This record gives sequence, structure tokens and C-alpha cells, in this order.
Amino acid sequence: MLRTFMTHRVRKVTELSGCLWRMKQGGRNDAGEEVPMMVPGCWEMMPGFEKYRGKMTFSRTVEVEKKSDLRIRFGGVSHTADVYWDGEFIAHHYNAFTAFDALVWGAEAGKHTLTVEVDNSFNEQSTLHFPNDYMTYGGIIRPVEMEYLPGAYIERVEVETVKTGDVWTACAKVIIGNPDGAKTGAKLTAEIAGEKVRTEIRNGTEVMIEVPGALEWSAENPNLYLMTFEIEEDGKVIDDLIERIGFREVRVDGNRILMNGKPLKIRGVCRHEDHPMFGAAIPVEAMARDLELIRDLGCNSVRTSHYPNDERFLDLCDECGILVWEENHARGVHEEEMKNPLFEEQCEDCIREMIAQHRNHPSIYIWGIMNECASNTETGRKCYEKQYALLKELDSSRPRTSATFRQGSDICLDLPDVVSFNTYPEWYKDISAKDCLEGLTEWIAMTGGAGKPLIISEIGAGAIYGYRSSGEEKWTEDYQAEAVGRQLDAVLERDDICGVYIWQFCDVRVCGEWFSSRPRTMNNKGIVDEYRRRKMVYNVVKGKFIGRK
Ligand code: ADA
Repeated sequence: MLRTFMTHRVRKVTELSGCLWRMKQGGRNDAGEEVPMMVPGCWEMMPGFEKYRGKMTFSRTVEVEKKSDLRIRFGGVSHTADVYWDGEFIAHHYNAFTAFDALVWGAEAGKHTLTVEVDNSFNEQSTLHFPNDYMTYGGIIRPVEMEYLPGAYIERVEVETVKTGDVWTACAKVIIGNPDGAKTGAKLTAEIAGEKVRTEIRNGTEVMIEVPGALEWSAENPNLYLMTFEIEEDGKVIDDLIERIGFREVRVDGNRILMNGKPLKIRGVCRHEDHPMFGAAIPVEAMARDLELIRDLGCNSVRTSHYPNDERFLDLCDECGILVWEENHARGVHEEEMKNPLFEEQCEDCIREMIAQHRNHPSIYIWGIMNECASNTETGRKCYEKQYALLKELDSSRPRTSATFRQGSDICLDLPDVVSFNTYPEWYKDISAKDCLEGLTEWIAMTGGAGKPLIISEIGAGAIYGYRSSGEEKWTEDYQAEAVGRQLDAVLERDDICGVYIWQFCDVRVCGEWFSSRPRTMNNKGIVDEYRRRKMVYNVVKGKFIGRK
């Protein structure tokens, strides 16, 4: 399942993942032996393919019940996918971390072959996936489903919740796929908490439903509501979509971020989708386990560094009341690479897909873009300007930010709603955390970022699990525990800082090219190691976070 709850009662959905597909090294026309491979999965986890970077072909047989139009939904393929139905090309998608559809019109009943050519190569065509401080794996890394479409169908909905006086209203825009397929007189109904609206069917139709007595969504009380949309033809419901929403409003007021009028104080971790047994294809059970640890640490937030996450993780955050900073996929891109015209296009595609797919999650309180890119250059500034404008155009209901480390040289701080800084006092910088924050806030006050909310979007220190020493040398658990403790004290005592994200939740694999600055070819700044074993710092973080409001 692509979500943690049922999204259709009427539309028939068949799961195509959670089982073995056939995998062959190379492109679909290359000769080679097929081996069974689990989907979702990363081939680096398979003996013999640990270091393989290139093309891989996945296929499986699909049984279609009766002649139908089909939508095949891929949650994520890393990183480039070309999809074929009985040998005919039906879809192309770049970027591992957003979902995409492949449509098949008029598929005949019976057996068909679905083939996905996957490529995880690093080359000029790929401006977001390149050797980086996290691993780009290969494979169909998220679930796959096949939906039977009835003609016109509900493609997706965009829901915003608005409070007027004491009453909440759910405002939904309904995007209809294949609208010409609708019969004359077809009707659309929307329902939430027993309140119903019926209207003509039209692509982009807006419906507004007041929900008296609606319980608000917050980190403390994550109240969720199912909202059902149906298409009715000749008195019969022929299609539906169930979305889940929460009533809440986020807004920036001076140097505060408010949710339902209350200031947020973020206590969070940055998290990569990485696991030593599954790579980036983390099973939902392991996601839930991560969230149990994150909550046990006393965190109220996760930053999905550095890309949009598996939607099931966002579902779990909605359910647990974990606030999410979700960001598009672009980490540490230098000015030269930002000049590649594909860079803007690929970033913008990622933003469009991320917002279309995830905008209804109440847990997402902020959108982030371009972590540590060239925000100190004119080229960079143009990209930031465009992407911030795009975010606003697509969703004006959430603040926007970007994590930078460029104290002294960033020329983009006037652009976001929230200023965010990554800083590593007592790790990369030989300065106390307290002095570091003082210097940073003084400098921000002289820039376009003055007076805006400030988040410390990364602090942290590395430690190799099990390496302990009373000398507190760097890379020991002892040093990490002390340094992170002091960093947290310095941030948390300041009222003018809205929150902090620790870099990072768990140790993660990095691309081989990063070996020289990364012992074990891992980024070792996890609070837990890659197997989620707690380092000494775990209890220090817990001690500082638990009980804080
Ligand atoms: C950066 C970056 C992270 C990670 C971190 C580190 O600030 O945003 O992706 O690389 O530094 O570990 O140095």
C-alpha cells in the first residue's frame, strides 16, 4: 500500500509490490540472466550487486480482470525510470523521491508484462543525484499499485483548512483525470464528518464544507478526519478517493511560527531514508520503529533531509503528531552545477510533485528547498527566487525556508519566511556553541533575514558506535554526547530561536566518493547508529528534550 489507510472503497486497486519481480542487469534489450528481487527494494542489498551503478531491468506479469483503463502508481524509483507495458513505452520519470503514474488506456483482459528500466548512474543528465553525503541506491524503492479507472476519475484533491470565528471549513479543489470521460449529468460529492456537498463535475471544482465542532490537529492532539470524494453517474458511484486531513493553520508572526495561534518550539532530528538491511526502501514497520525512537527522544519534529519522503512516513507523522519540515531534493549543489539548465527544471519538477502529492498532510508545517546550495552567488539567488515563488504559487498556506551554512556571505536571507542555519560549533568549528549562536544571530540581524523566525536546522557531532574514551577525542561517543549536550543547551536557552534539528537521527551510508572524510563510508553523526542502537548521546538528548514545551 502507498498509504497507511484505505484510499478507495469503490475504485479497484491491486498491489503490485510486496512480492518478487524479475531483475536483470542492464537495459531491457540486453541479454542476461533474470534473478528474483523484492519490490520495494534496493539492489545494493542483494549479494553480487552491492556496488553496481547503472541500468537494471525489472519486470513482472500483471493480470488484468477486464478491459480497462489503468493507472500504475510508482511511489518512487531510484533514480530514473522508463516504464513499458507489453514492450510499449508508457512513462519516464527522474528523481527517486517523488511518486509518478504510468497510464494504460484500454488494456485488454488477461496477462501483460510490466517492465521498468531503472538507472542509478551519475551523469550530466542527473543534477540532483550525484556523489553525495548520503547514498543514491538503485531500485524500485517504494510500493507500486495498479488502479482500474472508470472513465473520468478523481486524480487528486488539494485541501486547505480555514478557521472563521470558531468554525473550521475544509476547502477542497478536486482535480479530475480524463474529464472528457464523464457522462453528462455526472455528479461529484464530498463528505467529511457527516457533512456533505454535491455538485457538478468539472476539473478543478472547489467545494467548501463547514465542520462545526471540528477538533484541531496539533502535535499534542493529532486529530485526523477522512474526507471522501465520489463521482456518481446514473445514480451509481463509479469512482472515489478518500483523503485524510487535519484542521490546523500555520502562520508566521514576527519571529515566531504559529500553529493554530500557538508558537512552535521545534525539537527535531534530521532523518535520511536509510537502513543497513533495506537501503532507501524502508518497510513501514521500520519507519514506525524510527518514529517510536524519535518520540522517545522527546522530539516533536522531523526534517526530511534532503528530499520528499515515502508518503507512509508522512502518514505516520500525521498520526503521531510529529511536525514535518519537508524539502525538495537538492543538497550541496555548487554554482557551476546550478548553471546546468536541467538543474532548475529537475528541482522545479520535484517541488511540483512534492506539493501536489503531500500538501494535504497536516504534519507538514514548512516547505524547504535547496539545502546548502550556492546562496552566496547571483546565480544561486536567481534559483532561490524562482523556487520560493513557485512554492508560494503552489501553496501559500505554509512558510518556506532553506537551510544554509553561509554565515557572512549568504545573499538570499530576504527571500524565505523562516531563516534556517546549519552550524557545527565544537565539531567543524572550534568555537563554543553559545558564542557561535551569538555571532550568528548578530550577523543575521544585519541582513535581509532580520526579524524573521530562526531555526537551527542542523547541529551535531560524529561518533563511531562503541568507540568510547575518557579523553573525549572526536569520533568517540563520549565527545559526541558532551558536544551535542552543549549545543542543545545553547539553542534551547534562547527564546529568539524557534527550534533545532539535530544532525542526524541515525548513521547513514554515503556515496563511495565521500570515503575520505567519512569513516566506514558512513555519516556517523547519528544519535543512534545505522541499526538504531543508541549511542551515549541518546540519553543526553532525551534529558534536554523531554518535558519541554
Ligand atoms: C551539512 C549537510 C548534511 C551533512 C552535514 C555533515 O550541513 O546539510 O547533509 O552533510 O553537513 O554531516 O557535515
